[in-house]
Amino acid sequence: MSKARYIMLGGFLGAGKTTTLIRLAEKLRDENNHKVGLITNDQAANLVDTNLVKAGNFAVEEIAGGCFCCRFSSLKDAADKLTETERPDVFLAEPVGSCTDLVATVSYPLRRMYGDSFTISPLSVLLDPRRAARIFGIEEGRNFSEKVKYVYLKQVEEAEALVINKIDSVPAEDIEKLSSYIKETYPEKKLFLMSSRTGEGFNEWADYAISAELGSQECMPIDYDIYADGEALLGWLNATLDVSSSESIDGNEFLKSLAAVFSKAFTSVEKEIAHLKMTLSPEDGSGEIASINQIGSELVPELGLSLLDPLKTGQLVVNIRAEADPEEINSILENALQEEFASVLKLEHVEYFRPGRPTPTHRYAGVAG
Ligand SMILES: Nc1nc2c(ncn2[C@@H]2O[C@H](COP(=O)(O)OP(=O)(O)O)[C@@H](O)[C@H]2O)c(=O)[nH]1
Ligand SMILES: [Mg+2]
Repeated sequence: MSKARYIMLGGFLGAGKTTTLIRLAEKLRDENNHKVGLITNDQAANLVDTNLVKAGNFAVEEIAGGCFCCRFSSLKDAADKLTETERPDVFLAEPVGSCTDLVATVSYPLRRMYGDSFTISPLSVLLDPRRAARIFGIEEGRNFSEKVKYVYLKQVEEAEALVINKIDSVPAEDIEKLSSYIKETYPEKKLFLMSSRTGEGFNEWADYAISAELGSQECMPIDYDIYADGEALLGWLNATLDVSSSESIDGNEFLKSLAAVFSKAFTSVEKEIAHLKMTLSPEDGSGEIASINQIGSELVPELGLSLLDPLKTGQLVVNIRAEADPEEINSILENALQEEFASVLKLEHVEYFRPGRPTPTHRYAGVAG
């Protein structure tokens, strides 16, 4: 039997990993007749990402309760489970957006232990151009604190390929500035420019990701104390809510107004949203879903998938990652529920926390075979 390919796509929260992997899955299925299995990952269950992948009709396994690197065996279990049902020949894995050191803790151990079953692709790391420009100091604007930036820069450092995504979303001269900076600062890395929304430049990266093989460099040095502190500065909240209204409501507008309330609340306490994402699934059995995303507190929330029909009942899933106390994030949610959406939303389940210290199951620090 030929080996399955394992492609892991890194990148900070909101860089476009899920969007890109869904586009890649579609391409592999429709153009190359591949069977694709996706693996999503988060610190808690009920992922917006999983809902999005399911909406695209792809087989998906969710690893919740810790990242790939810290729950390495669950990654293999997820791949085995997908193999039992779908027999994918390509696995697409999305790690947690605040994780780094993935080559040493995931790619190399996978190759070392399961190299007979998988061909491992090099780690590509996606960049949101606006976020990257702020982190690199090319552009002014609200930013993260130094330790969160440390995690971001480590993600960049360990990549074999850097991918500036969302080139449709900023002026061409800003992309030019950013790519010149990257070429100068990281001359040894492959650089791709693309939009996984419009498809511009996508095939160049996709061809690389599905054909290149993981290299064998010395792993980057990393200070786990700073990494742990940086990750812990990001507060996380996952919530599931019942939507119920006596009148029909426009689900798309509803998501927009809810996101606007969150955005205003974070801006007023001067806290940076890393990624706010929500899905709304009507209970009408249509299987449709609406989604909204916000990257950065000051930017405008963007509707991704949208609903054609109004709804009366449904389920709302909210995932917020922001540089703020988890309790503060929760009170922003509670205020929104009490003040503006009390008649429509009922909280079913909420979890809010800081990611714990990363303690990888395996770490191959040297040159790996
Ligand atoms: N304009 C634009 N937006 C994009 C592109 N790729 C992703 N996005 C948007 O960026 C947001 C975050 O994307 P997502 O895939 O959830 O990021 P993840 O957190 O890295 O998985 C969503 O609103 C996407 O629609 C792109 O190429 N162009
Ligand atoms: Mg995602």
